[in-house]
Amino acid sequence: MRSWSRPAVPDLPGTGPLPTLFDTASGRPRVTIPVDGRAGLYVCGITPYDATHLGHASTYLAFDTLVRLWLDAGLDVSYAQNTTDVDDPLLERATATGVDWRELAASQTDLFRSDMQHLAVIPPTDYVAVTDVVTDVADAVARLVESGFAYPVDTPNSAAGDDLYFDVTAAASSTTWHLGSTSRYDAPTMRRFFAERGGDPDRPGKRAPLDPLLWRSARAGEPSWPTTLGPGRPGWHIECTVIAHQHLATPITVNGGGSDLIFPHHEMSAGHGTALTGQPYAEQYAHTGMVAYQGEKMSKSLGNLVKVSELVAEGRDPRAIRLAIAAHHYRSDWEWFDDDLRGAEGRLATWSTWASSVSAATAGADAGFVAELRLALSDDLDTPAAIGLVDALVEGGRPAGPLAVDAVQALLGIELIAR
Ligand code: 5CA
Ligand code: ZN
Repeated sequence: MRSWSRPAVPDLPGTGPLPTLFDTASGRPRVTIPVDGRAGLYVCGITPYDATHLGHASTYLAFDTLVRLWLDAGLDVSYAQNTTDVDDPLLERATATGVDWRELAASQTDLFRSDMQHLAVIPPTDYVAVTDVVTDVADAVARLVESGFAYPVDTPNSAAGDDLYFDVTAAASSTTWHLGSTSRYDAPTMRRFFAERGGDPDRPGKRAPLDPLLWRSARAGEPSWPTTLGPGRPGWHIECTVIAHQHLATPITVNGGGSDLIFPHHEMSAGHGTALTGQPYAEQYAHTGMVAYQGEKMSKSLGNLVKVSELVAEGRDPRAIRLAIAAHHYRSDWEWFDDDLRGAEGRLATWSTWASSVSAATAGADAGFVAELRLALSDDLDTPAAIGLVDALVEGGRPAGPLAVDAVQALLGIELIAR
């Protein structure tokens, strides 16, 4: 599927250090050294039933910083992202608003592309719609059935056969994966999140309450596709596993998303992946904190959204939006206040005035500044520290040249001088 245009990323002299990144599965920061200089990133994409809000933006900006650091470290980066363009919440919203679900998904995916472009996010190398891989998902589920990792659950309200579920107990007894290997959550926490985040612990006929859905057989009035399993559509976790396997080497270097995806989504995607390949799913799991607004997690289902597209339509500078988000560490949960943008606009104006006054003639301390910026960001993507370094350079009257301006653009994604 089409993604969006790549922003200009200036080449900096030399290479930066490989970043450390906090790994959810081991509970500590780690440097992953990719084999042969190739890094593979999978980040869960949007469910396109409403526009990109600042929570989404914050998550994709965090992984954009990782991509920028990997590129600066000289790695060959492959980046895959999905869009969940068929799923229960999308279908429910389409029905509630009287819009065709395909149109809703297409229009909101378009808006997402333009938001990402405004924010200067480097596009994924492969941007994949779930509706384009349904037969591949069905084939993967068929393999899981054959190898004893999937089983049918009686589905009387479908004329198209039974739904299929993943057997977490079978996977845990014959692979390296087990419940908790990604999330490290205890049993009550898993149970709670499973029920809150799309799972169905009480469905009769399942072998274990936390077995997740792999395949939903066709229901009257719901979209379905003809496949080897009969007509139906994918469960949620397997879609990401299949797309990641299609576009990235196994194990993926980093599997990422917001912290609301740790369980069950990433735990189960990893379980499916390990059951399919016999190998660990990812080297490392990275999760971003949740952005709140008006005291609660910003979420499409609650409706407490600040949308990137609306801010841009009001004439706010997308670079200031990026800077306002980058002032928070990606792993912390934080709340957006409307004043945040005014503060970031002030900072952007100061930085821009400085950048336009910087000339080759005053170049001097650039190399040291670039090294400091690289070092700050390579410490678990510490964008607040990096912003502090730019502030100090701008305010300190230290000699600086075009290289410092390039470094801000290459590593922080903020273009200070129009080229
Ligand atoms: N399509 C699935 C993933 S396969 C999905 O979770 N879509 S989403 O539209 O709900 O979220 C897209 C991404 O934004 C996910 O990585 C999610 O973790 C992240 N996200 C959602 N809400 C917030 C928030 N308030 N703060 C930070 N990140 C968020
Ligand atoms: Zn996903």
